[in-house]
Amino acid sequence: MSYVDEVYALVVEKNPAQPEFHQAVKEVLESLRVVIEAHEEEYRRDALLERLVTPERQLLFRVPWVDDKGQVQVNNGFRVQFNSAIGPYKGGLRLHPSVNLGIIKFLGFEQIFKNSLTGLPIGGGKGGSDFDPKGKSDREVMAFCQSFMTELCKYIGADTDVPAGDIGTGAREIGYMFGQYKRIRGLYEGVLTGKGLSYGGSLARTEATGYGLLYLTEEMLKCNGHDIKGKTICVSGAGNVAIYAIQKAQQLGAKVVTCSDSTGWIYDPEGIDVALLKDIKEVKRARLTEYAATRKSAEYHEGRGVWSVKCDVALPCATQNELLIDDAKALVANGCIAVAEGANMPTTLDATEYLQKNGILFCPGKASNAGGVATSALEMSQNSERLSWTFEEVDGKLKNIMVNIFHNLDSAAKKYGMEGNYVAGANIAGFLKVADAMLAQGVC
Ligand code: NDP
Ligand code: 2IT
Repeated sequence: MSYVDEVYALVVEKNPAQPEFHQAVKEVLESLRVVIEAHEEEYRRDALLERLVTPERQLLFRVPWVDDKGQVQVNNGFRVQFNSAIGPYKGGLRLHPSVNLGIIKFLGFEQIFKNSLTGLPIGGGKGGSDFDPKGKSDREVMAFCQSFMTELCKYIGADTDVPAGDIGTGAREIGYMFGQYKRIRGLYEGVLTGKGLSYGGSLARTEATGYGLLYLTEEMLKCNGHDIKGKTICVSGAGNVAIYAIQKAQQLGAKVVTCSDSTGWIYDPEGIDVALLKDIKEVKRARLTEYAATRKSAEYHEGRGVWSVKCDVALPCATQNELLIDDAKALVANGCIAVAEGANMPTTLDATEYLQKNGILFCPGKASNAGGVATSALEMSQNSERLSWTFEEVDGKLKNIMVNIFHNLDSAAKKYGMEGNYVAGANIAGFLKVADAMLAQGVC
């Protein structure tokens, strides 16, 4: 058996019932096959792949908190510190009832390569809890966040591990966690990113993942002879990534006709009204039914269905495994030319393969959504120098980073004989830097 197949079999055996983690590892190892085979003896001796797929540290902890009725609730807390070869662990905290160790491990594993692709000195980590912020009062969210940080604060720090937002974790949650960290550790430091602007946050971090997704998509289209201007785009999700992806797409002259949440989706042929969407999702924390109730041009549909709408470009920005094989077939049949992932691993492996085989430009999330974590690293730099940069400065750096990422993965794919395969390009380019650092640092 080849080294790659052996290590994949080992991952499945040693990490039972973690299908998302298996999926993420499979995609990466498959793309690395040519690189690994060229260095098989050295990598085997150093157990490089076994080390790469094994987290350096996994923290699992109890999170007790009191709800508004005086009842004690208990959630599971997670932080997986996956790989620190190129910098302190960096990655978000997901708060969603579906969170389990396998999901956090898949996200942490993806983060290693994503963070490497940014070109900035950040290692890979991820955390979160099965706590559901939906329907909770601000006081309940604060009680949860304080309890979560009471335990987590023992293991993180500005030069050790720097968490941030992800699904269910936005500015409100980061604020409560930052306050608790400062209170217990007595340190005012950049231990979290995505902070509010009044206490060390960076301008453009809120917008960064969605804006970055569009900067990369624009470059990918341009390098393949297309102009984003005038394109029809379908977006899924209606959270942080989706909202700012829609906003930037519109600024670049495209028309976005869909968005979705976990209960249904909107088709708005006149183009999504971002101000209305922001008010519903960021201020009122309400459902998309409110969007259709307010806007005459919009249709609301229950369930899923965004990918059945005819578009030139598809941007999945909700969650993992939300673009399935039948969706890929519908996109191809409708003449879609490009898919770029805003979410982490939103496209299943068979759907990805189908899109690529049918000539669709496909950019994986670890490259196309890297603008969020890249801007988090810029927030860390600003915190270290105790200065804040202007919106234009941060946004300009973000755009450069995204354009560079696209060219790096494009070149890596060409160099290894897989021109146009941006999945392989991203995995190879991300891996090479981490592998080099791991080998240089000896057995650790
Ligand atoms: P938010 O919590 O702001 O929004 C998530 C959106 O996706 C909501 O519209 C939510 O609907 C929907 N959603 C979440 N889970 C499900 C589900 N199981 N089924 C259907 N819809 C779902 O999160 P973000 O926008 O921050 O994150 C979206 C994706 O982008 C995630 O994959 C995340 O890991 C990734 N990402 C985020 C970055 C960031 O900086 N925030 C950076 C890079 C990647 P509802 O409100 O109904 O739950
Ligand atoms: O998936 C991701 O890259 C994020 N949720 C952002 C991580 C970060 O540290 O900003």
